[in-house]
Amino acid sequence: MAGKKITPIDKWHRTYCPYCGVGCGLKVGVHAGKVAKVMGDEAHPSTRGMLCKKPMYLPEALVTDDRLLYPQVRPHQDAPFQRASWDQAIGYAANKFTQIIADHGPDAVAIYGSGQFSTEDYYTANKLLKGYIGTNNFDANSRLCMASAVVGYVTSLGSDGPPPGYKDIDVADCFFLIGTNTAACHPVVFNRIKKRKKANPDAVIIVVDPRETQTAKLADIFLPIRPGTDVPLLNAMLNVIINEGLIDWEFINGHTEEWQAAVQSAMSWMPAQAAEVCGVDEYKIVAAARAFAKSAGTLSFWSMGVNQSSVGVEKNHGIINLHLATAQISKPGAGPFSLTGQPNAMGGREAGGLCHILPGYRLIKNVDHRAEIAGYWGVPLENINPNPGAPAVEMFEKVAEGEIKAIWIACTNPVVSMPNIDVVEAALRRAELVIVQDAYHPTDTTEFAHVLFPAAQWSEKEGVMTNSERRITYLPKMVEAPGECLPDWEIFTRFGRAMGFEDGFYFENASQVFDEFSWLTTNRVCDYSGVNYKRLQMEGPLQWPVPRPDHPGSEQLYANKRFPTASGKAKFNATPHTMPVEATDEMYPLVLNTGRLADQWHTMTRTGKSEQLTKANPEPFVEIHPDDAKKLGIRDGDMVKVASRRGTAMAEAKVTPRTREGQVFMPFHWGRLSGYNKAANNLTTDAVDPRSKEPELKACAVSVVPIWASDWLENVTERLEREKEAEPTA
Ligand SMILES: Nc1nc2c(c(=O)[nH]1)N[C@H]1C(S)=C(S)[C@@H](COP(=O)(O)OP(=O)(O)OC[C@H]3O[C@@H](n4cnc5c(=O)[nH]c(N)nc54)[C@H](O)[C@@H]3O)O[C@H]1N2
Ligand SMILES: Nc1nc2c(c(=O)[nH]1)N[C@H]1C(S)=C(S)[C@@H](COP(=O)(O)OP(=O)(O)OC[C@H]3O[C@@H](n4cnc5c(=O)[nH]c(N)nc54)[C@H](O)[C@@H]3O)O[C@H]1N2
Ligand code: SF4
Ligand SMILES: [Mo]
Repeated sequence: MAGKKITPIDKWHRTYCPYCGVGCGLKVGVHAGKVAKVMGDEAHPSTRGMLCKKPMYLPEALVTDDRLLYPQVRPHQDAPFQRASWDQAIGYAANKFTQIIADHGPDAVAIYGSGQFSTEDYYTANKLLKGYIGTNNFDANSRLCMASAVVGYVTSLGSDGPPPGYKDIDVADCFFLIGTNTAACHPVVFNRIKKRKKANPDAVIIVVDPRETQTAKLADIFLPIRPGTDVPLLNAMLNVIINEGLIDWEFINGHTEEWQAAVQSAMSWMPAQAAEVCGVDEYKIVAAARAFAKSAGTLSFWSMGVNQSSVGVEKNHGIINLHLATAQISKPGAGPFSLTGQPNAMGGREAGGLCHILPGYRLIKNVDHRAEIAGYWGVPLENINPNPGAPAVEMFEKVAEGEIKAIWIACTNPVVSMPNIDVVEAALRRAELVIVQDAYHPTDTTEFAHVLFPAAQWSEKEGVMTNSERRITYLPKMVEAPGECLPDWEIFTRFGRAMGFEDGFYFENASQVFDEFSWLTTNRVCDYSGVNYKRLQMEGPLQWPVPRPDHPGSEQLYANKRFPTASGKAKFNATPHTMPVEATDEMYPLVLNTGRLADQWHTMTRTGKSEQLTKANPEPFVEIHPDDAKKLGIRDGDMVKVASRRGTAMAEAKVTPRTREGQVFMPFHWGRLSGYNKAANNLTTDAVDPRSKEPELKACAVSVVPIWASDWLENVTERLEREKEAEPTA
């Protein structure tokens, strides 16, 4: 028999996947001090042994030649890095921070963090900035991801936090998947939906996505709407539901308020009119509305096609309005379930990891909340700035304008992932101090650092993360970190001490950080107070709220139909429609949609190292509809130049009807380091939703030209210019 190599394993550990927000439980085998094998963990209550491909290739991504192993410092961005000790590097950076704060005030410094932080990493970074330094300039890449859902939940249900859990999938009869390519991005949730459909073939699956994705293939009703037209669609669905008497009066009267706001928005969108604007069949809108309202349990799932929009909050409101109007909430198999992107985007929200919030879903703007946190932390109330800090896009703009002078980037790679990369690069060039804390070097972002802090990553540090269904999992340290890498929370802690805040940064281990955090969630919606490391290690993962040490955790939020608003009732919101998409014109006639590939994770610092994961799509591509391709003289496989009002990119054309006429699609995984023109975010707009400040990464106006034609056009333009210059002036 052809011998398949069997990896010897010294020890197995139970842990959690460091990739998407499904949050699968993993079993990890360690051999000779290295992670050798990754499997699904049948004992994990969220996923029972299921997993997808990506984490299986973690072993080869963890031990590489480009691991950042030691702290390094350089005086300016063109100088070579010098290796430094931790004390030297932290001392240098903390002195700079202190100096900048003395000269320009605390708002001149900022931290940009990540949904891939552990809860302890998030908590310490927030405490440092918001409690001790006195600025709320802590924001995270979750701003590019979950911010619109956070606002949507708070303004309709009274608090952040998805009410349902995965168990609801097994009893739901209608799935409303809007703006989510679940098959590629949350594959284990998708498989569970597929299983439910198999068990109950009458279950209706509705998919709303301008692109015919892998997810759309499972749909009974597929609504390939024009980009950005979700709000008319959602309003028209409510219109049908009202006109056909499918609303639930008892629920509306007993448990909600401001119904008229939703009615007004819905009544201005007849299905025929929405069909016209969305570019889909009217009968399908009607069918979707009926299925949504009539099923015994409807679960909505959504992600970036909804959130990453300049009307992202309206879209969230539109979805939640439908649930409230039909009482598809507060019962098994029903509810509005926003899928979190990153493994701990949930925990980050609970730890206060955005510039307008504090731990335990508290708000910066609420003086009682500030006072509670200041009290817990033992700092004067005045320490906590009453104004929210700068959200991601604004943060980099402020750095570019010189208002923020020091920026510390940890566990995220913004020079690839932020919209309109030019602004980010200009910002980092202008900053007096750029600290980058990553597991790898070089990355697109470490290229701009003055100070490099080497981070221990998944498997090399312990901590806690919370998945999309509010389930809290303990991640053990399984192997020693290479070189001098430290856990992120420990770097923030040491930095706090170096700035003179020894009292607040007494932490000797991650467990102490977690205990401090969980204590101050007492009596909050996201109550973790019955959880500690020991309990998670003994009993396994738990779903918050867990208000007591003997509390078993909670499958559904608001099961008693009481919502955490002043009146105890959920709120309808008006959903006026404005066309979000940057206007197309003769120069830029197509709409660019960006997103993900099933086998790659974001900026590819880990998945990009695996041959297995990279072989399907080794290079970036642009999907374009056959009719558009024909008009533009583009054949399948041609190299094309994509240009927007901000920049250009180049990629291979994939001619396919999966992307509709008038639109093109590009994955955003590649950065300039892998080739200047490979970056989709050379093109994207930094327009944001006015309430959530989440950027519109899903739509901007572009042109697409074959490279031969673009060269030819440039040559012609150049020749005409030369001829003009040569013309004798009168
Ligand atoms: N394989 C893989 N999985 C991942 C990740 C990864 O990098 N790779 N990242 C994780 C993270 S952080 C996140 S946030 C999630 C993201 O998960 P998803 O949101 O599922 O992924 P995206 O590809 O960004 O976009 C989802 C869909 O939105 C559609 N869309 C675009 N514009 C519109 C619109 O106007 N309306 C509607 N209704 N839909 C629209 C796109 O066509 C796309 O199919 O994935 C997580 N999982
Ligand atoms: N055009 C376009 N752009 C997008 C999106 C889109 O759909 N379209 N989606 C947006 C969304 S939703 C997201 S979430 C972002 C994601 O974008 P990023 O957060 O920039 O992407 P990652 O590659 O996940 O970056 C994580 C970084 O942290 C490092 N790292 C890994 N583990 C650790 C650790 O334990 N500690 C530290 N300190 N570092 C570590 C990795 O090496 C990597 O450099 O992209 C956004 N950008
Ligand atoms: S579905 Fe998400 S959490 Fe589960 S194994 Fe795949 S990437 Fe990891
Ligand atoms: Mo995300």
